[in-house]
Amino acid sequence: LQQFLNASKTIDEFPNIPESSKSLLKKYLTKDVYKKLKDAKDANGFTLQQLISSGLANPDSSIGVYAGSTDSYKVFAPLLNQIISDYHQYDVNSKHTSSWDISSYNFEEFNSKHKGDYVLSTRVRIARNLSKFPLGTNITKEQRQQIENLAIQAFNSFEGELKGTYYPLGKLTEQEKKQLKEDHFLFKEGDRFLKACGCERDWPDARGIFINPSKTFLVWVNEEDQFRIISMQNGGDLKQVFERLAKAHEIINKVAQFSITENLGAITTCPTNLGTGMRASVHVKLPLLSSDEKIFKQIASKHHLDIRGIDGEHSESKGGIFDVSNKRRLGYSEAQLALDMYNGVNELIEVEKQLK
Ligand code: ADP
Ligand code: CIR
Repeated sequence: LQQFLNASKTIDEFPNIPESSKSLLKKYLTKDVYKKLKDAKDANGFTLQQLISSGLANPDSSIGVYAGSTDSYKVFAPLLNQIISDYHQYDVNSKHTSSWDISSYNFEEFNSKHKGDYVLSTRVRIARNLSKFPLGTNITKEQRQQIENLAIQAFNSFEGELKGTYYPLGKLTEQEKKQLKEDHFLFKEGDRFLKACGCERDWPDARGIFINPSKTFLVWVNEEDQFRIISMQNGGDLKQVFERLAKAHEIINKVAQFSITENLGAITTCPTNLGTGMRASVHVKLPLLSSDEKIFKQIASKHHLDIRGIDGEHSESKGGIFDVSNKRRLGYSEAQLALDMYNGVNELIEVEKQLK
């Protein structure tokens, strides 16, 4: 009920975000921007209050906003464009580009290239949402179920190694969910950032996970984004992982039309994922390099890498193992961003070898 009340409310006063907050919301929600947007609503009635609810409830947010629809990005542009251009270092008037062609890059398996066991696993995921529906923050229960049905239709059309089983979240036992999370296959539940923006309403209804038997191909349905399409496997064969994802993306796109805009590419709930919606990551062992934070950060910044702990976002590293991925998502193609990660990880491993 509280969420419903929040949802229908506009903000009567300029919101008070603590000075200590480092969020991009805090940085760009000036009084001027607030005045412009305080009564604005997107095509489905999504308000400024809803847009910024997560950042208000969580002053430790790094971003602090989640969109309500493709249209939100137009209606709330005076705030969102600044956040987007800051995070992605992207001019929002330029045209986003998409390509899955990696044939000129000659990605070599990381561990054969470096003759050692550095990369434990490789994963590439993309976030996609459907053009005909509001995003998860403002979707109705019925619309969410329609999306789940479309997803199941797409899953039924898979062949070969992509074939698998769809598990509605509500039908998995606590033990099954725990195991899937520990094995890095399933999303976390109860994320306070997503809760605050309305993404977890009606949980677990119409959420679920599709998995192939070898667990190299997965799809998350109706979590933060309507589709998270994921290809992953042990070891460091980025080429194989990327190509599997490219194939799945093509098939799902035929059944369910993704929301793609000229300037922002794939539309996603969180502005950090706009563009390709892609995060290509490895779990890589770098115990020596990681004790030299300065060099580690220098290389990461040179190759536009994001460094996370091994249980995903907001988690810690364990045993010198890190989740290293492309940080940029917008303005470059899927193929180019996989190359960012490939080049960056190769340099990190080179330096790790020198420190031995
Ligand atoms: P995202 O879906 O945005 O990538 P997270 O950072 O929360 O979100 O990661 C989701 C899950 O995927 C986590 O369990 C994380 O440990 C796992 N994961 C990410 N990259 C890899 C990888 N290269 N190998 C194995 N698991 C991974
Ligand atoms: C924050 O602002 O810190 C959270 N809303 C998470 C931001 C990163 N984006 C994401 O997980 N999709």
